[in-house]
Amino acid sequence: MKKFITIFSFLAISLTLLVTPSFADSLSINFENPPYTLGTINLQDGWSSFGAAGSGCAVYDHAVSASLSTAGFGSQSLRISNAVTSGCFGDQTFSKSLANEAGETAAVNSGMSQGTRQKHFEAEWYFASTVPGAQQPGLSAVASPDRGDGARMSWVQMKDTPTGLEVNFYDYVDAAPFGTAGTPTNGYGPEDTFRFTNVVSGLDRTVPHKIKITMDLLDGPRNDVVKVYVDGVLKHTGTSWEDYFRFVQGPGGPEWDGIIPGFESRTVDSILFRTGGAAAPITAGFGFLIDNLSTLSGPILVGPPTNKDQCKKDGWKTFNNPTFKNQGQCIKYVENHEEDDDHDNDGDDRDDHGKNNDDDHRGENENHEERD
Ligand SMILES: [Ca+2]
Ligand SMILES: [Ca+2]
Repeated sequence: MKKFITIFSFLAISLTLLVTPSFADSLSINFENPPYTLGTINLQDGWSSFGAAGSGCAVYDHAVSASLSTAGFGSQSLRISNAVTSGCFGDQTFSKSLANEAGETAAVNSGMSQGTRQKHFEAEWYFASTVPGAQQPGLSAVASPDRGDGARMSWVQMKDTPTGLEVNFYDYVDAAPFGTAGTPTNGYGPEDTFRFTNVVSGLDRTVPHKIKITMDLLDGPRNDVVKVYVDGVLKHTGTSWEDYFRFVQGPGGPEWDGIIPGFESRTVDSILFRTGGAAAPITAGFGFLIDNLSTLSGPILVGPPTNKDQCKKDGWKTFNNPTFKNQGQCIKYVENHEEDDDHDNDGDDRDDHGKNNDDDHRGENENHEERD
C-alpha cells in the first residue's frame, strides 16, 4: 500500500509539473525583506560583494543604501557607483543565485551554479539616478547574467550622459566562416567581434526605468536569443556570449584556461553588477539605485497563440505560456485576445497569467575598454 501511495504521489507530482507552466524558479528582491542592513550587501541574503567588503581587488562603492524617496523603491535599495573600478570579476556584486541554473545542455558551470538546468533565464530591475537633477559625469554600471564568477553571458550597461540615461548592450558574433570543434580558429577570426548596441538613450533622469533581459539558451552555436526591454518595450534582440566562451575561451583559444575540455557555453543563475573601465570618482556615495530585482529560470516559453489554427491538430498541447486544458480553451483564448496579442501590455511576450491580466494595464564596435 505504501508503495502504491508513493507511486501515486509521484504521478501526482509529475502531473503537477506537467501542467504547471513556465516558472520553474524565481526570486524577487527589494532590499528590505528579509531585512537587509545598510552598507555592503556582501553575504546578505545570498548576495556576494567581496570587494566592497574589503576582501577583493578594490573597495567598490556598492552598498545597500537609502532609497532617497525614489518612486516605488521603498526605503532601501542597492546603490552602485563607479567611483571605484577594477578589471576583476569575482569580487564584484552578485545577486542571490536561483536554485535552478539556466544554460545549454552541455554548458559549463564549473560548480558555480547548480540545480535542474533550464533553457530560459530572465531578469528585470529598475534603476534610477541618485542625482535626478543633474548628470553624474562618467557614471556607468554594468549588469550581466552570470553563474557567479564573472563568466558573463551578456552585458547591459546603465550610463549617465549629458542628454539623459542610456542603456547599452554587447553580444558576441561569430560571423562566417563559423567556428567548429574542428576549426575553432574560425570562432575568433578577424570577422568575429563583440557587437555594441545602443539600446536606448535620452531616458528621463528624474524617474526610475525598468530593464528586462530574457535569454533563450538553445543548444548549439550562434542561436541563443537575448532580448532587452526598457520600460516594458522590446528595444533590442541579439544573442549571448555563448560563442566567445565556445571558441575564444575554448580549447586552444586565445583566452583558454588550459582546463575547460570542450567547446561549450556557460550557465547563468544570477546577475553580476560590475564597475570596470574608467572610474568616475565624483560619483562616490552617489551613482545609481537598483531595486525590485527579479530573476527567473524555466522552460523556453511557447506562446501565447495568436491564431486559432495554432490550437488545432493538438497544437494546443505545445503551449506553455499559457497552458491549455484542451483545444477549446486555446481557441477561446485566441478569441479573447484578438485585439491585443500581448494583453498584459508590458511589452514582453509573456502573459502574466494569474496576475489579474485584464486590469493590468499597467552599432558600432568599440574598443575593449568600453566593454568593461
Ligand atoms: Ca567566424
Ligand atoms: Ca546556443
